[in-house]
Amino acid sequence: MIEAAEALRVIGEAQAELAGPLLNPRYEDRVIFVGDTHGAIDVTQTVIDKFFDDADLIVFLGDYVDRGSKSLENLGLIASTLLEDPHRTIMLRGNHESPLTNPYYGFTNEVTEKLGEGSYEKFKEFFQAMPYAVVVNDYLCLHGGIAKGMEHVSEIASLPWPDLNPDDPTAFQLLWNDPRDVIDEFVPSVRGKGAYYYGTEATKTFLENNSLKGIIRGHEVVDGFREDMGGRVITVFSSRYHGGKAGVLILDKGKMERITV
Ligand SMILES: [Mn+2]
Repeated sequence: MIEAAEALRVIGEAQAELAGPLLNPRYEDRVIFVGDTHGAIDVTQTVIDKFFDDADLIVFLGDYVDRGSKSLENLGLIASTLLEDPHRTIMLRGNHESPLTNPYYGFTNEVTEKLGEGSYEKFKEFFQAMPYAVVVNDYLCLHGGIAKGMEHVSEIASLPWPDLNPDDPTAFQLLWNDPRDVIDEFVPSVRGKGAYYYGTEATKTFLENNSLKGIIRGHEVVDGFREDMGGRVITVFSSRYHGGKAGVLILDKGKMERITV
């Protein structure tokens, strides 16, 4: 486990490992995907203890903070993994790594209580520099999903960065959008202005144009996993605040294992 002050130090140092809005594509034998943890440090610790040693890569899909009382330590634990083993660790940004949510869902208060007034500023610096996406074994990995008007993955590389909220409409959608089988293209989402549902046709076209197998993402509360669009979009959720199970997806030489912890 990690203490609050240690978490702050680690986050400061790990910032140097955040390389831009889009990370270089990766091809690895055994990859672990972790969805929203939202302060579930017990889940994060279990995943690292049980699965990280024999993995080639671990991908955290965002939303580390803003629930419960251990968000800071959870964020620090993931950042310390990134710091210790940057080649084997990917830490993507979620919509909760942002001042758009932190004052309302608990993280700003938690940081102020544990580290003092003004310390939240350090976290803004870290969040705005986090990457949005990476392609791993021909799967697009990001927190929310594809964005309306975006045709190629490479467009993510030229998004404004750092971008605090983010304000860029495409970057915002990468973090906030959700897949829905029953629609074809893009429909405004109940999550609010600027967020969309992406449908079956939009997803199919995007995957074909980019020679991708699918999308691996988090962002929605599901009991471990959910598949949409015939398995083209896989949602992983790795917290337990909803009372369900925490899912961990493992991709091993093309074979998918769904584990709950
Ligand atoms: Mn989310």
